[in-house]
Formats: sequence, C-alpha cells, structure tokens
Amino acid sequence: MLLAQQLAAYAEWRSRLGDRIEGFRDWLADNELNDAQTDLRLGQLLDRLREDRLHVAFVAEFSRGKSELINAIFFADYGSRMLPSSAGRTTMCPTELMYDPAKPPCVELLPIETREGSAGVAEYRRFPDEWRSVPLDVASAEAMQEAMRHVSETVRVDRATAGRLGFDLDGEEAGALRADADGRVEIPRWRHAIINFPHPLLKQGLVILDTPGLNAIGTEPELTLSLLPNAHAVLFILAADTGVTQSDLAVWKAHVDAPSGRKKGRLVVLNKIDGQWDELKREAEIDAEIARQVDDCARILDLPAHRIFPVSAQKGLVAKINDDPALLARSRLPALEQALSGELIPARQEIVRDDSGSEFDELAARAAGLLESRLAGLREQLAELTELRGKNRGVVEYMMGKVRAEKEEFEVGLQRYYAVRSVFSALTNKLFAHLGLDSLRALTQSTRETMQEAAFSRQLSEAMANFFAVSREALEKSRGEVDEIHRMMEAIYRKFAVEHGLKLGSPARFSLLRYEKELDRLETWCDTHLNTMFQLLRHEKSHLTQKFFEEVAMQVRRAFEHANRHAEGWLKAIMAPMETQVREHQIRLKRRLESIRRIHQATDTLEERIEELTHVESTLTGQLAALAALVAGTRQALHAEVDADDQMVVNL
Ligand SMILES: Nc1nc2c(ncn2[C@@H]2O[C@H](COP(=O)(O)OP(=O)(O)OP(=O)(O)O)[C@@H](O)[C@H]2O)c(=O)[nH]1
Ligand SMILES: [Mg+2]
Repeated sequence: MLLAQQLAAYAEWRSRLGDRIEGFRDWLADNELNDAQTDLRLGQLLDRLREDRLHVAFVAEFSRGKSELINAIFFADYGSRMLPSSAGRTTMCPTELMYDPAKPPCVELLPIETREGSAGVAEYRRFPDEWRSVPLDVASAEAMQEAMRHVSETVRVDRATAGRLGFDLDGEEAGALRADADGRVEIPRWRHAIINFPHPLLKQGLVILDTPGLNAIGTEPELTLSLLPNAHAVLFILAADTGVTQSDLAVWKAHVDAPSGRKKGRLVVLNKIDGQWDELKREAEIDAEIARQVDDCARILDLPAHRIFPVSAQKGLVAKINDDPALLARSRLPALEQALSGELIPARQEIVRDDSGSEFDELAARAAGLLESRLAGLREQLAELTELRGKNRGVVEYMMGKVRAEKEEFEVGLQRYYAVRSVFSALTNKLFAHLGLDSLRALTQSTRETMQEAAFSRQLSEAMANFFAVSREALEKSRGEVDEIHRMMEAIYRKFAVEHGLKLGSPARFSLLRYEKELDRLETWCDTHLNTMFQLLRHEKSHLTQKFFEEVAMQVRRAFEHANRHAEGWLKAIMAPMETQVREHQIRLKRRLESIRRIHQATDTLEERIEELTHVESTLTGQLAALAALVAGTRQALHAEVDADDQMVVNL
C-alpha cells in the first residue's frame, strides 16, 4: 500500500530527526551548556515531533461514497467493509478514526442532546464521561463492524426538540429530516463519534475524518471552523452517476473551496466510475466517456482536469479483498492513493521541517555563541599572559590596571543593561495589555452585554463587527509593541557586541501575521454564517448570541491563547542569551583580574597558568567542533527526503 509506505517513511524520518535532537540535548547536558529554558524547549520540540498527526478529511453530499472510499483506501486488509456504507444517508455524524494508545480500542459517541447546552464538541473532548463508549473487539471483523454501525443511528423526536437541537426544519435541511405521521422527525442519535482503533496507519499518527452529507455539515461549526480548515488533506467526492448537482456545488463552495481556506492538499474524486463499465462497449469508449465526465466536473469546479481523480471505491475495495490486480488497476484507486500521499506527506514534512529547523538552529546558535565567547575571552587572557613573559612587576601592574579599567567599564555597561531590562519589562507589560487574555475577556463581556440588550438586528450585527474590529486593533497594537521590543533588543545586542565583544548574533523575530489571518478567517465565517441579514431576521436574538460566543468568540480566544504562548516564548528567547552572556562575561573579567593578581604576587605561576589556559582552549575548540558535527548531522536528518522505496529496503 503506497500511502502506508509513505507514512512509515515519514514516521521513520521523524524518529531519526528525534534521535539527533535527543543526541544534541544529551551533549549539551554532558558539556554543561544547557539551562532550564533550553531543556524545556528541546523537550517540547521532541514531544511535537513524536505526536505529529496527519489529518485527512472526506467531504461530500450524502451517498457519494465517502465511507466506501475510506474502506477501500485504508481498511481493505480487514477483508470486509468496516465503516457502514449503503444507499441513502448512512453516516449520520462526523466520525474521526484515530489511535490514542492511552485508551483501549473503542467507539466513543457524543449524544446529540449535548447540542442543547452551550459547549462545542471541542469542549466536550475534555470530558470523557459525557461520551458513550463502546468497546471495540479488534480480533473480530464482524464485532468491529457492529460497533462502527453506531455512527448511522438515528432517533425520532418532535419538531420542537429538533429545532432546539439546531436542526433547521424550514430551510434547506428540511428535505433530509423525514417527518412521520405524528410529525416526529428523524435526527442523528450522536453528535460526534471517535473511533479509537490500533490500525497501523492510525498508529503512525494518521487521523481520518468521515463526514455526513451536507445537511449535517453546516450544523456543527467545529467541523467548518476547525476540523476541515486544519485538515492536511481534504478529499471532495462526486459520483459519476449524479454528476455535479446544485447541492454538490453548495458543499464544494462552503466547505472545500472556501475563499479563506487553504488550497493545498485539496483533491477531487469522481467516484462510481464502474457505472460506465459496460461489456458492450470497447475499453477506449469507456475511457473516453470517463474523460468527458472528468472534463465536465473540471469545468464546473473551475479546476484543471488532472486534479480530478476518477475511481471506483467499491470495485477497488473488492479488488483488494479478493487480491485481484486487474480489477484494482481498473478501479484507478492506486492513482488516487499516490496523489494523496504525494500531497499529504511532503506538505506536512515541509511544515515540520521549517518549525523544527528554526527552533533547533536557534538553540544550536545559542550554544555556539556561548562557546565562542568563552573562547574569545580565553584567548584574550592567554595573549595577555603570554605578553607578561619575562616582564617586570611594573608591566604586570600596568596590565592589572588595564583589566580593572575594563571591568569598571563593563560595570557601567551593566547599569545600562539593567536599565534595558526594566524598559523591557515595561514594554512587555504594554504588549500583554493588548495581547493578553484579560482585555479579550473584557471585550467578550461587553460584547455579550451589548448583544443581550440589543433591540434591533442592526445592533447585534454591529456588536459582532465591533468584536472583530477591537480584536484586530489589539493585534495591531501588539505588533507595534513587538516591533519596539525588537528594535530595542537589536540596539542593545549591537552595543554589547561592539563595546564588550559579546557574541550575540541578532535577536529572533516574531510575527503576529498568522493570528491576523486567523481573525480574517473567523470573521469571514461569521459574516457568511451568522452576521447576515438572512440569519439576523430568521433567528432569535438569544440563539444568535449564543452561537456567536460558543463558536466564534471561542475560536478567537483560542487564537489569542496561542499568540500569548508564542509571544512569551519569544520574549524569553531574546532575553535569555543576553542574560547568560552577561553573566559569563562578568565571571570572566573577575577571573582575569584574579589570575593577573596572582602572577603579580608570584611570577613563577605564570607558565603554569598559561599551560592551564592552553588546555582549556583546546577543550573549547574540541567542543565547538563536536557541536558543529552535531548540527551538521541534525541538518542532514532534517533535509533528508522521505523516501518510500528506501523504507521498503529497510523493512525487507
Ligand atoms: N457502483 C458503485 N457504488 C458505490 C461506489 N462507492 C459507493 N457506492 C455505493 O454508494 C452508496 C453510498 O455509499 P456510502 O459510502 O455510504 O456514501 P457516503 O458518502 O458515505 O454517504 P453518507 O454516509 O450517507 O454521507 C452505497 O450504496 C455504496 O455501495 C462505487 O464506487 N461504485
Ligand atoms: Mg458515509
């Protein structure tokens, strides 16, 4: 299986890189070059590498074959159809397949009634006892199928209950909610399902998201706000027998081709091409017919034809189960799998490579800076002492005076450093006054009050717009503070480098752009889903207010939380090297003065001292060489290509 090999190769790449970084951490500790902050950052980097997950989502109108395609791509080895797939609406709730070794294999189901409360699915993830858990017997394919069948369960409720649970009985969803003679409607029994399953691919960090058809997608904002936009690949599925219908187009526009969404990793599948297979037609005729359909879809979706993959999920599944290579080739599933792994893994690897690379480089540069400034100080001292060879007491006294003057000068410099530190903390406070969660909390509170007191829809609408305007302003102001801190640190780094020879490089940069973009995305969502004339007129004020806070404000808060953590890390990263080097420099000056003083008292210790220092010098150059080798090794691991063929050789 192509995707499996690619994923295994990617896992192998991460683990090799992890080994290198661990080697670096051990070496730092052995050489006493680590500090609490470096250890913490390296630990976090390693955790991120180990936990790295790849999310693939399947999105389409109902009955296009999403579940069947998942069965065919990932679960054919189990010899049967694992996820329920049948005519009509089958998957009733968003279903995530993943593996968390901390939990036993099971299907976890969040009851639909939880929609009545104000918490979103993300919130419920933290409370396992709110979910119904069904154990999964992984030894029996039938037992597993049985357990997975829960995702298609429904219940009948009266219209009022359905309305309260967020089902839209008058709008576009109405057709999907069948009403019986007593006016009761059939709704999904579960709000969300998580299948925890020790499948080899899931164990390697793959997370698969199966979604129900259109009508359910719109009602669970976690899907549209977070799960789909954050997926590393989204497969949009059409069926050859229906072509591109209005409702397919609606799903495509709202959830896959959204203006603010990512374009990378989006694939379109034209499923059920076996409908064209016809013994009375020649193969070339069939191929031409499929190609024509692909062209039609490409035109309607405004995509190049090669981005559309015609397949037969069902025949692909049968072919894999019966080990029938001819049928598998005809199902064209392998081409889709290849494209999927080609999109997924290199893109993910690039992100991980950039993140880990810049973090590692910074920590390595810090260690190198420390060693280099130790070496520079040592060499200076050595030169001083060598000059003292054969000199009289007068010269030694002169040298002592010189070092003392240098020490005093540095102490004056230190005063400036302390001053900078207090300006730094004042600026930091200013930064957090804008970026911090307190001001966001106040904004949330005042927006809530305005919305609750609003008498007209215009006031509601303005309150929502104002929430975004103020949040954006907070980010803009924060950006101003960040720039100021950066400029100040740059100046002080330079000053200490020129005047006292500290090797500091230039301070790390920090950008809030990604959080600004996240706000744009959330506002676009809000403007198309909540803050529209249609929604404002149609829904109760309290309903809209609640939705706004549960869904939108909650995500804005999350973005600010990330931004805060990011900013705190950055502030430490620009201050820490300065502190370490200043401390080192101070100690060094003291030692220099002491050693000259000792020589002043007894000239015969001079040669001994020079020898001692020469030895320290060679240790330091040795450490620098070892560090360079470690860095080169890690860079090599970082830039190695993920190579599935190589992986196969390793496995054999
Ligand atoms: N002929 C043919 N039928 C298929 C193919 N793939 C799926 N089907 C059928 O299409 C129907 C719907 O398939 P599902 O996998 O349940 O579709 P889905 O997109 O998951 O649908 P929902 O879960 O309802 O959203 C089932 O009867 C499948 O057997 C295919 O490649 N060829
Ligand atoms: Mg399904």
